Amino acid sequence: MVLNSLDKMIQLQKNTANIRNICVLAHVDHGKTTLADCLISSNGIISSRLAGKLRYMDSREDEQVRGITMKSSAISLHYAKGEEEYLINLIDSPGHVDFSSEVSTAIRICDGCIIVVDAVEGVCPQTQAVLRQAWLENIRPVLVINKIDRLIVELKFTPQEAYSHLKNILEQINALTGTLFTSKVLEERAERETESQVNPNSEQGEQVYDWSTGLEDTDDSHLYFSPDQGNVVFTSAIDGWGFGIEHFAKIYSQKTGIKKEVLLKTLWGDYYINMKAKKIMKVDQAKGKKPLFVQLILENIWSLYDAVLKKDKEKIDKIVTSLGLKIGAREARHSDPKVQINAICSQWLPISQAVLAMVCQKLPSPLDITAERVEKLMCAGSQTFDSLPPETQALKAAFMKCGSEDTAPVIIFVSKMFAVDAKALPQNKQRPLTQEEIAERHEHARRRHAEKLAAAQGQAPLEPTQDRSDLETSPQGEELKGDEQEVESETPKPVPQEGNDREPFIAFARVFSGVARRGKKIFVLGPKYSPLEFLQRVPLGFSAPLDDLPPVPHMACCTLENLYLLMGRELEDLEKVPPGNVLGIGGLQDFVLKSATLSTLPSCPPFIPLNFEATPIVRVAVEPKHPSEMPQLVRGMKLLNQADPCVQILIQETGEHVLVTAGEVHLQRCLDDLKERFAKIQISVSEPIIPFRETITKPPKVDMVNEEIGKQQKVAVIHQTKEDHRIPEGIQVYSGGLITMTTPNKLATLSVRAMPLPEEVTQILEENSDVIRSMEQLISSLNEDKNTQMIHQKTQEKIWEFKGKLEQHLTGRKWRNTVDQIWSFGPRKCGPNILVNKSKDFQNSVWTGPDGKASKEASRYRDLGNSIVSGFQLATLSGPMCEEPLMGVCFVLEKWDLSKFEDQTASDKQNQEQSDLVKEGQGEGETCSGRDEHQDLQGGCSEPFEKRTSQKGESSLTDCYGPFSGQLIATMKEACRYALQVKPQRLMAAMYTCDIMATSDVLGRVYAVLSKREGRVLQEEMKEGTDMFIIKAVLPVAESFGFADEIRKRTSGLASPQLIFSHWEIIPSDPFWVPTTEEEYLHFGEKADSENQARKYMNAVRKRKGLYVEEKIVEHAEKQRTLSKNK
Ligand SMILES: Nc1nc2c(ncn2[C@@H]2O[C@H](COP(=O)(O)OP(=O)(O)OP(=O)(O)O)[C@@H](O)[C@H]2O)c(=O)[nH]1
Ligand SMILES: [Mg+2]
Repeated sequence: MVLNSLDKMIQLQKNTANIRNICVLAHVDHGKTTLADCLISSNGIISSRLAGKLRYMDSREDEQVRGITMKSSAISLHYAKGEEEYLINLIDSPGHVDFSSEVSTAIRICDGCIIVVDAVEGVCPQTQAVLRQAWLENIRPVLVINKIDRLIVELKFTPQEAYSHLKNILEQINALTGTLFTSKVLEERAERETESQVNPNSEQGEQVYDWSTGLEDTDDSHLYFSPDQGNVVFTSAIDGWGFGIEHFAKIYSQKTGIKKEVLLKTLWGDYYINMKAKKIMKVDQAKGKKPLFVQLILENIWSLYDAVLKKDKEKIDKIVTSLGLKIGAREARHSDPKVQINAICSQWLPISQAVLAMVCQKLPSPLDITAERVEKLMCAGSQTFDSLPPETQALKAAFMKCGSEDTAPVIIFVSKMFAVDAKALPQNKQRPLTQEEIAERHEHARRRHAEKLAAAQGQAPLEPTQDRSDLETSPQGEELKGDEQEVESETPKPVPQEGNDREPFIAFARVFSGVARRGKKIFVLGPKYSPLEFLQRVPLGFSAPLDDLPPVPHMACCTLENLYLLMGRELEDLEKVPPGNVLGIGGLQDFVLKSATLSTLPSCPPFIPLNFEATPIVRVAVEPKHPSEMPQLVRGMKLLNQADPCVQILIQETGEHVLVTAGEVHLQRCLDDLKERFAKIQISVSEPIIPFRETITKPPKVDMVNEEIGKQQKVAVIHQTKEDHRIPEGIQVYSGGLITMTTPNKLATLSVRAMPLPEEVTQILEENSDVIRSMEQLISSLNEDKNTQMIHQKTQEKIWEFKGKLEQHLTGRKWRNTVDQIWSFGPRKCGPNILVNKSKDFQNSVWTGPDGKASKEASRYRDLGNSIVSGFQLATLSGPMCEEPLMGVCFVLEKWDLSKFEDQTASDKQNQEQSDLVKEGQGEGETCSGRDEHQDLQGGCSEPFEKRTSQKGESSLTDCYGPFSGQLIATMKEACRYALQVKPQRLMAAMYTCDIMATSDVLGRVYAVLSKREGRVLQEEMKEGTDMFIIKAVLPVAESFGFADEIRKRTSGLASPQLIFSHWEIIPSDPFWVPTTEEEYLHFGEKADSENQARKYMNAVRKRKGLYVEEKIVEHAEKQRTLSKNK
């Protein structure tokens, strides 16, 4: 147990087969960091007494204060088992849902993970989430059931009860694994099926599938957690003990003579031992017998706890001697039973031994990387491995080999960038002086002393120049000299001055192939880099120096400056890092924003993007307290963006600087970082900006007092101007809310109707935004006549699948042919709203792309059509209620009358032509499409002369209103807005789901807080064997600020909720509602705004945006009191 030297680590890094890259994953507070402490203390980095108290991996101050981890950090540990020595690169990850992006960054560079589960709380929402993430990344998990001591001390279970409880937890987690596995097998089967449909010849003989084939054929036994498989360990990290059943199997096989293999199979499960016959039997043969796990393992632990807690000194001594342990006098005398338990148990059942042995045995080394994982990592987007260029496909072998020879290509993945204190960098740390340096300094000081003496005695200096320079630098002479030496020996290092005012960033990375060496030139490939594009641009066998490469998008070239061994809070300098290791890389901050792939070969594809579970939703606007400090803020925000995998930084159209974070805790951390680290200025922060969506619904059937609408007598209310003031005069509204508007120059008329989309359709649109985006890219590349982007089979299939789903839900007379006529999605061309083109003149849809080249009409309309689409995009980006984006709205362009415009362009052209003829005698129009011109000309010629002259007047009208396309955009936008306003408009609120675990005595208070904040309980369940309830609820984001704190306070810290963004939900109340019937009037009073939550939200947003808010501050001042009494 000695602190391992750096040399030892460097040596271990070379033995790839004995490297384990693992991360610790769990729900918040299940004990990851405490477990990490125990493992770290086994390497002597921290003392075993402090293990569990120090939380070494939580190096930030706020992590220590709040008691939660906020970032993932790595440490390298050494573990020896028999002859074999292992290097374990351990990454501790946060469990709080706000930081789940940090989990993704950790998982990507690991081969295996330890899933920690609290024995009392069992499987929690984040446990599920991390298990799913581990599956998605194809890394293998092992299980640690932690906090067993709580079963003894808090829940006071008997060993038998504890056994059933643990069995239960295992069942739960295995059920989860089962679901993940089944869905994966089914998915693969579906994939195979489509493949065989595509090439029916490829898989002859395997054509007939029965639905369960995949499931039954696949061996899944190794996937499940079971103590007899050796992939489960039971621990109490706080008390420093842990065991797998192998430990006890060894002991009892020596004691009883039963074979170890038999014990390994029976120690867990319903088996009991017949001591007389020395036989192991199934429990149900003889009732009342205790399972082996209870009898041989749990009872021993329970009796030890019992003895220590009861301070039964005699019994403790007996146990200690029987176990052959030696307890220090200090611990033995200690009054705190915890200390005694820790001292005994950590010797008896050392936790690090149990956990690390399992890790080395059960988790794969970097050499065991599966072909499946490699292919997945290499195929970003909707690409398949087969569609990659052959040079790229060839790299798969390099991944699998993980070779360290010089010829092996270097492939490194950077999963995040993190900022460190400049002082923590090894090159800035004072290193111990060597003997020679000490001697040299000695000599130097002696000489100076002698010179000083000489000067004091008035002697002239012998060598004036040399002396002066010495005198000038005398206060820092020694340091300067040291610096000079360093700069000389390592020229590529940044100038120290620069290092001081820049926050150094380190890349958190892993070498997948080849050896990373300091000073090596390497390509930095951004997430959008395409090896295909490179190979097309650069001739094969390109051998010029890297600097001479022609510029390729999303690719840069840099030098690996500093390589570090990550040791938790410390960094150690490395010259080179062999493949399969986790490392830190300095000097990449100008090249890498958040993540990147580094490779010596340009044929390397970028790795697939990290899979983030959390959606950033909480936004605030920030500004410096002193306006002059704006540049610092901007710079700080840039750095923050780089340092956090999931934060988003926006500058809104209003000029506001906005931070978008995953939740309240994340927000607080980002603000702290900004203030204290990156911007180092005082900032003021707005109230959280709560996002809303605007939508429309079907007209309600009953009014606010549950009376059928239309049956009551309407009363005249003075401020009842509901519909009138929103639609100005001159706009025609036809039945069904069809709005017809003409452009200001009167040349085009548009008829638009808005309809609410069915909920399922909105959901499909949201889920398929990737597909929509790739359709959009495809169309735009076709538009530009670029055929470089070949449409891949798989993409095409996805598009058809998406279309099929839409068709399935858009049925009925109202939606007939709608799907085929979808023209665009919005906002930003991929949002959850659609534009449908029902106009007869011009057919264009997202499915066919622009086939305008074939039809004359289409090309005439195409450019103007773009204006219509832009108008739709603008309308969906900000709705009429409070300028928030729309959701779930379908705009139907019923008619699009351009006849006047056509007439006019034709006559204009003819005029132009005539004048050209007169002037030059050669009439060459400047329009781009000759065919159009021809067509228009013909039309123009047949026009009667009078009409042409009358149109002339209008053409000057066009000019006074600006370009026609602009008018179309504005008219379309306005028409969409009015079309919305004639329908019942509603706000949609962002909703969180939360799981709250609470004991029965605080349940009432939890409900009170939930209902006060408009939350809704979906489910309430009692956790088996405990008095804990699990409540699943939804809560509007708008009401969530301070929710976690309030719950914690009201329940004295017994309940702590986790909020995860889940969906958008329509707020049922109408923000524009005013009482219109007598009964409503009686019920709600005249003002009737006290209950209207939607109006409150709407007005708050309008106020924030500086929009007009219709509010009466005081009306009928003398009546105010009576009014409030009525309510
Ligand atoms: N009783 C008991 N408490 C434990 C045990 N392990 C950890 N704890 C306590 O559980 C709390 C949370 O422990 P951490 O190690 O910080 O949990 P974590 O999983 O790292 O939490 P996050 O990183 O915030 O997700 C601390 O108060 C620990 O003292 C254990 O084995 N038994
Ligand atoms: Mg932690």
